[in-house]
Amino acid sequence: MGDRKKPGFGKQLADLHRWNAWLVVALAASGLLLSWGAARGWLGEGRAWVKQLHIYLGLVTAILLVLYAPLARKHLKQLRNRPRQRGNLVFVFALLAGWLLSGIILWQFRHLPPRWSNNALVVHDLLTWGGLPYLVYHSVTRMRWAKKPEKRAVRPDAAEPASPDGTGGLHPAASPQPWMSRKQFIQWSVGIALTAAVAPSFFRWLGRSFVGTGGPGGMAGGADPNRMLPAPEPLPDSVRVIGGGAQGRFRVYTVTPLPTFDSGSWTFTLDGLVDKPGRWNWEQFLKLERVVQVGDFHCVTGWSVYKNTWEGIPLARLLREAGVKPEAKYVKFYSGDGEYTDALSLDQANMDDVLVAVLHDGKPIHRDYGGPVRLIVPKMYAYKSVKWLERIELIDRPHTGYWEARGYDNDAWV
Ligand SMILES: Nc1nc2c(c(=O)[nH]1)N[C@H]1C(S)=C(S)[C@@H](COP(=O)(O)O)O[C@H]1N2
Ligand SMILES: [Mo]
Repeated sequence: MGDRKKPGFGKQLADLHRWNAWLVVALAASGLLLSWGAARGWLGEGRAWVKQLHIYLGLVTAILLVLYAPLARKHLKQLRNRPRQRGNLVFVFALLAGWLLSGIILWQFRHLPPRWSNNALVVHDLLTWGGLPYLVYHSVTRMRWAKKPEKRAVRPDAAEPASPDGTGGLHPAASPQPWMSRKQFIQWSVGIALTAAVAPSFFRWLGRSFVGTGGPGGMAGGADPNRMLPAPEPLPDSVRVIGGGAQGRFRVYTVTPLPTFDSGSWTFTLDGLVDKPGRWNWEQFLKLERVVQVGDFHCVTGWSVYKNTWEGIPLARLLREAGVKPEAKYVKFYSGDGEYTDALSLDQANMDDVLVAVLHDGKPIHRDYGGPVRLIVPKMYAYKSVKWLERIELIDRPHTGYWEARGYDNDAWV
């Protein structure tokens, strides 16, 4: 008797389907917003919120999957004579499970080795490239207008009343079987339109992620818009890329339009609480002695680039030569984009692998990746590695960096 309150099997499935559909829409919107480079700047603090929302919504899919699990057997049985619907079901299920698992790894990346989150991000992206267009196709081709007119709910005022045999409709009864049904036509058009819309960017992503179109070095990008002359002469170790060349790919991040620099106007400044403030033009800056080191680069959003050969000036040496005053407690870094800053404590800044980098894998750092000069802090997440570094200031109180002010953890240790 208690059974009577339970909704029927069909209703349960329909409810789950509806909830799942809305959830995926919200996840797609928030996920695309997070991965959209141009939104990094104007999203600002909102980014941390969108990320939290995306994670929570993602976890709700786990609940739906758990609720669906006991219904799955019966549902599959019901579809035993409909292989396409069965295929759809299995595909969507695998998709959700894949998104969920890779998402959990990305969410908990701090407790896992960087290789995990790196692979999880590729999986998460790949599922999105394949899954999202499929789901759009799935929903568009099943919408009401895509159904045969006679299968739509009959409305009393319909101009073209349902007429399964064609005799009651406006079309002549004798019309021959068209070479393509209405349904097929819609499916093909939607499929082709989606493929055409998605394929170009998908192949670009594929190239960057797996083929490494950027050559050794992992940095893709055409001619460098920066005009820095003369080009820095790489040291022998840099040319040999002692790590064998970078593995992985950098995602180009910026919070402003990409700036460009010219050796005619570019300067590098070290000032604040030091005995000997300094300012170098490009030619003078290139005369500073450089070292070569190999290191991994980890972004807090889950991707890494391994075995980068960086050539540059150790920050510790610059600080020593400038004579840091006893009052100085922190080192603040300014980007030439006019917006981005970050800071390290004096102890952190004096770690021997913190580098003011000028070359990557034996080549000048491309503008897109922070050239002509960027900071490299290998032991910390890359939001500390300020791109287009132009000024270093010694200060006596903490400074909250760009992303730290927008929700990133002040503790950036990898
Ligand atoms: N000026 C500036 N520096 C920056 C950023 C930025 O947006 N602007 N992004 C940071 C973050 S979060 C990362 S992961 C790396 C990305 O470096 P890339 O764009 O060379 O891949 O740069 C860091 N330094
Ligand atoms: Mo990052």
